[in-house]
Amino acid sequence: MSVGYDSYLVGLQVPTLPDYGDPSSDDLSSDCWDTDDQDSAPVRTSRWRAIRSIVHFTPFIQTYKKSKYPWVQLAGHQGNFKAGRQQGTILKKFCSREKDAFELLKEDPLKPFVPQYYEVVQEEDSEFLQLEDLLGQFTNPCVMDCKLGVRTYLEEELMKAKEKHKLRKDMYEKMCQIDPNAPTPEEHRMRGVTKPRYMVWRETISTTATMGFRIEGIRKSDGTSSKDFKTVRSPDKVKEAFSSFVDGYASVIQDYLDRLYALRNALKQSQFFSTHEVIGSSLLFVHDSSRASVWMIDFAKTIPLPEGLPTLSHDKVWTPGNHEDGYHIGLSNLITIFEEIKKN
Ligand code: I3P
Repeated sequence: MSVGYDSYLVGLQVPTLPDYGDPSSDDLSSDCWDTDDQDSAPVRTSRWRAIRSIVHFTPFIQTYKKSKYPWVQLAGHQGNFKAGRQQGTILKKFCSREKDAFELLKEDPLKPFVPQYYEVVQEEDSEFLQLEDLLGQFTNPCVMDCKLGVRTYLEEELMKAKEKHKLRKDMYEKMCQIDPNAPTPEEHRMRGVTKPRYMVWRETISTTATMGFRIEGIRKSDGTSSKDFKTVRSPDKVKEAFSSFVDGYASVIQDYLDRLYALRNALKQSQFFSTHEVIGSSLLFVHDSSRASVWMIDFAKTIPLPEGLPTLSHDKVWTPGNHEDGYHIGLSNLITIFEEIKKN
């Protein structure tokens, strides 16, 4: 595990004068409005549930070329997405950092690997980014969201959280649902954990800290979806999940590999990538029976490097202050897993 964790684990415990925060109410969240966090509902036993899919994964019905399909959201905050004003577009809750990233990406070698960004639109009292709907050109697509990086928390967030401790009851509950023994006796007594403590714990129970990415969710062509990958921690389990994702679509494995190799090259050319800390960003894998593609999505926690730090390698070990995010570590592990699946 990254040495950065050792430094930060000290000080993530329950504060001496506890203050309680609400889900996504703190300014450290990449979310910018109140959420209806459905993940805090009790953990279900079944892995693939159609009914759960409808409730949790379909924020709206999308229309494309006169056909209607349930749009899929596998990660991120519930309530962040709406159907776009034009066909083939979606609206994502406005976040200025994400807008800045999309503006810069318009002129970058990564442009073909991100959804097209059109404009900011106002709907009722809120602003949204109008973006290309990546699912629009697929028929009944299989979708997988993998969050890249060895950590999901910006260094600046950790610093702020150390100054302003808040206990999160919702995160304590999410922790207990997965492992009732995970909270310390003190956290049990307060029925709360700090957000950094929860985020670091989430990173270490999944493959984030060790492999530089984790599976956030998978939607299969039979319409079932799952986000139950929080404790998938071993390379074998990841491989199992990936194999199941491409099951019945043998030809897409090479398509995914070609696209990932092309992305790796584009990242090497990208001025944007070398000068930004990329945290909480995902790769979205989408395929149907005729094609497959991968895009970089979610840039709400992608920020320019501080002055005095010209570039990142994205593959060096994270130590506090070096801002390394391990993006390339995750990408290279993803590629290796697809290469292994292809051999089998
Ligand atoms: C959430 C996940 C998100 C994080 C969110 C967590 O945990 O770590 O990345 O949002 O924080 O609740 P889980 O996947 O276990 O549900 P940010 O990346 O925006 O910080 P939040 O509840 O403060 O929004």
